[in-house]
Amino acid sequence: MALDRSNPVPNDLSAFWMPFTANRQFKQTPRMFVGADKMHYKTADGRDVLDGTAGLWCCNAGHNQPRIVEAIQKQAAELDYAPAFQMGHPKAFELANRLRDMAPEPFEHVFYTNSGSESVETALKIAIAYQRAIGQGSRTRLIGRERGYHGVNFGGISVGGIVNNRKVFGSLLTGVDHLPHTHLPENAFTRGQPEHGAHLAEDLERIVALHGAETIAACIVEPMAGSTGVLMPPKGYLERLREICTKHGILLIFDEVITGFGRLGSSFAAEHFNVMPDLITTAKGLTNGVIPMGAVLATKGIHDAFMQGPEHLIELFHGYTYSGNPIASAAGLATLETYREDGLFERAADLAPYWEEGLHSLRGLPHVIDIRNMGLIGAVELEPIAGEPTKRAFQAFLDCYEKGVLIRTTGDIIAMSPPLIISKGEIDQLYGTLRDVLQGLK
Ligand code: PXG
Repeated sequence: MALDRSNPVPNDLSAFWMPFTANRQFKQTPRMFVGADKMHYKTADGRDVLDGTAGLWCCNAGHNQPRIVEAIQKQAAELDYAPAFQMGHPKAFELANRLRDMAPEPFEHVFYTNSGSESVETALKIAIAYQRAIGQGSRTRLIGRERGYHGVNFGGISVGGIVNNRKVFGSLLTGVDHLPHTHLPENAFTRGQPEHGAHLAEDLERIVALHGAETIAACIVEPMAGSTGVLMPPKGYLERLREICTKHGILLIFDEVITGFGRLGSSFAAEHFNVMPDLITTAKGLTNGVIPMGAVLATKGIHDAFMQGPEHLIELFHGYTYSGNPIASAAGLATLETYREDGLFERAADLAPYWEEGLHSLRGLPHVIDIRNMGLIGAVELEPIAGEPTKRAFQAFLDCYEKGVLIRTTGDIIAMSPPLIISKGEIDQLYGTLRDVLQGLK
């Protein structure tokens, strides 16, 4: 049968089992993007939709950036794939150097992955293997946090704390414990970092006393928790976590899959909060979301601990077929160049006060029980419909989409994280639409 090119939407949607999607509902009323440019998506029915979420927190430089498009096209025609093990190609090394240059000082080495989930698994494995390499082989426990999101692989969901992502998947990793989350009602409607909650880091001392420091390899947290509904670190919290980890020889891992690459107006949250972890996980904004790629940044101390023994032997038995893939590396280089040349991190920092002001003007609208923001991230938490959690926020998502604006929801929390190229006019449009939608929401 000849394909109908006039209609870009396939008429059979059944084969694709969609991720994190209500498949049956979606396939009855599909929402399809068929194009994108800068701040907008184009829908299959020809409408422009303002991207209030940078795709899924990843297209920080906006869509179809000419530098990135060109770099990918050129690389595909020049060197499409090169083996990742025992062979190299120039761009993977170049990109690692650029990442080292933009990362805070202690981070001198880069291990490539293909996603945030893989970056998390990689960091957890490096942490445990590092402890062993320095003669601390009894340190195998991993500490995460309630409501944490660290991707969807087994390590990540074990240290993660989002119940729906864990509960049907069996016994997970052993030897994992969790800190309490930092979402306190007394911090409602805080702008930026909340006042209350630094004491919650002290729970790590309880966990150390319970298990013994000599059994704990690492503690992983999102410096700003995104997926769970945008939870800011209370003032002093990350500093205290760092102190306790250092005191007990526990590695601190920042999962910066969302906060990396300008989201808070700086290269990384570690820089933004001036708290240095031992490992940083990244993905998403590394390639502007265009080609899958992630990276773990490691300090010199961690890397060098592995560089022992005979030189002809592999130091770390870990890696992926696509680690440092040439096209992903080319996309990464062009993305970092775009961030730098266009000053996008500074732009995000400059826009943040305007973003904050507009967001908090939604206070007082029906059902709004909290508003939180930092950098170019904003969250509006709604009172759930009794007995039907998530329904109210999802309705807001559908209504915004109908009115030409893309937002994200998790539970009854609306999250917004636009490309860093957003203009003030587009911020007004985003909040104006959300205001209308919230006013009409049942
Ligand atoms: N760590 C963190 C902190 C993340 O936010 C991952 C790991 C996993 O990345 P991958 O590339 O494996 O998906 C993430 C991903 C949302 C949303 O709407 C957030 C993510 C992914 C999809 C949707 O909040 N974060």
